[in-house]
Amino acid sequence: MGDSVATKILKAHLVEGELTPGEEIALRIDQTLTQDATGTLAFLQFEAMGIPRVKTELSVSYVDHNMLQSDFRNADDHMYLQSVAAKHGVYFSRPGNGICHQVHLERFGAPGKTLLGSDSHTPTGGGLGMVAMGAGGLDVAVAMGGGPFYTPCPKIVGVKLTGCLKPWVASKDIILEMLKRLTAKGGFGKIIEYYGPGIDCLDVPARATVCNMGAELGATCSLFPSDHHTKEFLEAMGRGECWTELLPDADAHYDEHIEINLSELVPLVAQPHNPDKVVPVSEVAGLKLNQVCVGSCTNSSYHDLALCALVLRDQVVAPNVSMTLTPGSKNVFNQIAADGMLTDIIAAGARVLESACGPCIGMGQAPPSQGVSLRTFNRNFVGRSGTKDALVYLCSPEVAVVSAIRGVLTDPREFGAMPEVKMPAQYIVDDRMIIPPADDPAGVEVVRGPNIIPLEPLTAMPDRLECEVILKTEDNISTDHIMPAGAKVLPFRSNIPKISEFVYATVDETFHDRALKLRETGGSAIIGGSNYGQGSSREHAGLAPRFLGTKFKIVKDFARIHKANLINFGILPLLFKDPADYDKISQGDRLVIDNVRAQLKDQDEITVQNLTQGTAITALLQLSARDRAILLAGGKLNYTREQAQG
Ligand code: MIC
Ligand code: SF4
Repeated sequence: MGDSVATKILKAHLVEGELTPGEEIALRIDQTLTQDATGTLAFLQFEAMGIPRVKTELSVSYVDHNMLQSDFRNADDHMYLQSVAAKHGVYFSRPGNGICHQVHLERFGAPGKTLLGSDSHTPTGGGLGMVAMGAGGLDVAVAMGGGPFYTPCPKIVGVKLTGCLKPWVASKDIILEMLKRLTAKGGFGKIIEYYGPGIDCLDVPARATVCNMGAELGATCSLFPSDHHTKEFLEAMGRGECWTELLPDADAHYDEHIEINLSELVPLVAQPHNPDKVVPVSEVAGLKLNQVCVGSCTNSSYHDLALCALVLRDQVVAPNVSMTLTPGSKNVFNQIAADGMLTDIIAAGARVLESACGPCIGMGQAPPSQGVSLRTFNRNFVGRSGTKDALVYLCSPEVAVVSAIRGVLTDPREFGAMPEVKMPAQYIVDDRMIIPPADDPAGVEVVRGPNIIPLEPLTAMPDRLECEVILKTEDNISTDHIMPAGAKVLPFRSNIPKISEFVYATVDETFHDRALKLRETGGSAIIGGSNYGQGSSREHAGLAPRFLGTKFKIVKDFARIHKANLINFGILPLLFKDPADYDKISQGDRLVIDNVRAQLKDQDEITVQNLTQGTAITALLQLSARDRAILLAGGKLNYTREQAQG
């Protein structure tokens, strides 16, 4: 049996373990990326490791999330990131240069490489044939220091694409179709690899859209082969020398198989409040809209914006709609300005935003009360837009732009002939907003504003845990529920005591105060359902609850990155052995786990007594030997320190 592209890359980067699905492997990481919302913590942790210069082939620090500077905090963090990057051998992409994933694809990604990013949409790089994975900031800090990335070995799913997309059907519809078929946890423990004749109708930005939103499947990453499209894209970016061909063997082995006939796809939309609630646009057409947003790391390439410009030409956005458009990078912005597209966009009344995450992470442009917002983004969790009762729908730029003109959700196939976007043979490339690391690191002083609060040391795992269930949640809890983002909260990403005030705030406003009280009496436990911790890679969703005294969580199943983050910060991630036991625990129950340390060393099951109900349940410890050692030490920083001291 031959190898898939993913297997070839994994084999070339394997430093520990065997490629057996589910077993822990360690991978050498060639490139890392960080962004400002996760990067401050990642760099504070990198500094704590005492390594003078990054040991990767390439590390880039982006500023794209915390762009609203309503006080000194975000601006201070940007200065910290710029100076710490210069000192430690990291490239710095300045605010205004664009969204990390779009810029990385354009300027740094290369076929066959591994990329680890402190952002869950790092898999966007799979559009170039990379194994590009999201992780918590601490894992990325370790990779910057030259350490491998430990993760359960994924299965490889082969998705064979046949046929070709019809007019007005977009690559976004491929990934929405995948979400419809597999659901938001369908990608757990899997790499999704696309192949087959259908990939030939997809250029690199279209492939990147598909890989980007593989994060919403919970997949470890997604990728395409590196072929003539990859070569053309890299050449058009002036980086032809980075291209290598990377194809699956003719008899490549895939652990699972899926087939999608692109000719049969129709325009799709994900309904509130999860990216997998996908239906054909025609089923919900006519829905009155208040807002339409084009952009985010999923759909902000030149093609996406140029298509919108061509559709908007001589039109005006419907009076009931506020439309925003975000170019994913400064280079895309330049390009649409140079070829006149920007004029059409402005003339149509669309609100052009700076190249950044913006409304996708609630940094402005919150919809009105109970407003309906149609977005080309990747997430529509409750409250993420900044308006708790808003209804957010996710779609392609094709659906978005036509709907913006009509004022109601519209199947674009009704709109007439689709304009053809002429892709530039050579993109405008200007890297002056990317600052290379300093030649004289000793001469660089790291700037630290008052918002940067040093991390408190964490204590080792105790031998007995007695905690009250502070919260019992449903399925599909996202890290946006656990640790909200948005303009009000994001400025505190480098201040754990302050940001912890917002933990679970959109679910239960009393969480923070109750947690602080419980912290004095043994701490708290959280009960969750399936797909717990989906979404963002933000490690604050592990660290801030830990700061508030959360000691363990028992859920039906965890999303990969969140589970890793809990381990990194010493919160015990437990699984119900029998999912029906979920019903046997209520909020307010007192739970006890005895002999935690001994059991955590090598047992696969652990008994949790419920003092309130007078019952006991069995929970599973699905952990590698390394995970166990990290938890016993009270988190990864303690563990790394202990290892270093021998
Ligand atoms: C997101 O889309 O939720 C974010 C904001 O990009 C996060 C990172 C963060 O919370 O800073 C992600 O996807 O990992
Ligand atoms: Fe930024 Fe949104 Fe992409 Fe996250 S999903 S990186 S917030 S654009």
